[in-house]
Amino acid sequence: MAETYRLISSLTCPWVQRAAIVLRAKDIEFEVTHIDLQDKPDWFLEISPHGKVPVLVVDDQPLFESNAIAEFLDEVAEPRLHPGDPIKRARNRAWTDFVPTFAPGLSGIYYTKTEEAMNGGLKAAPATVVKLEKAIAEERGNDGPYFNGAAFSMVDAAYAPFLQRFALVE
Ligand SMILES: N[C@@H](CCC(=O)N[C@@H](CS)C(=O)NCC(=O)O)C(=O)O
Repeated sequence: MAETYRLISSLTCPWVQRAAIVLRAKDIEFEVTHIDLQDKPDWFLEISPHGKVPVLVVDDQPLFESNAIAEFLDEVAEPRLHPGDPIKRARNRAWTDFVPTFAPGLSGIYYTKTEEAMNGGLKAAPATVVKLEKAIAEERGNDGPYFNGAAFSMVDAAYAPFLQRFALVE
């Protein structure tokens, strides 16, 4: 197990929040370093191939891309957030793969500057949300509250930052 974890973040980034949620779910202590994405420091550009946050520096090893970071953490620290059953695990991974499609479907609602644009986003969103709702109904059956039922999972950590933004819209 590594000794230090440093999460490089911008002020509010849902992809960073995904990594932070997984770190917290595993009770791993970590520091956060905020950077200004409008003025990226040279040291950051050296460790972030796409110039994006999150980067998680594990001891002195930088990791990038929130999904790769989450998968790494799930391999090295308990409790495991992926289901033990390989079929269920593959389905869970398939639904975390859908997050980059799902996220822009919703940002048309909460990142708009006018009510008209927001209403346009609201019209487009159901097509994306309905797919996820169907998956949730199939995976968890009548149990809740999480994607797989009672156990919090990597799928929940991946979607939570995007769904949580609706609380801000309210
Ligand atoms: N696929 C990336 C997306 C990360 C991402 O888009 N981060 C944004 C902030 S929320 C970023 O760093 N943008 C800076 C840029 O594109 O220059 C991941 O999952 O980590």
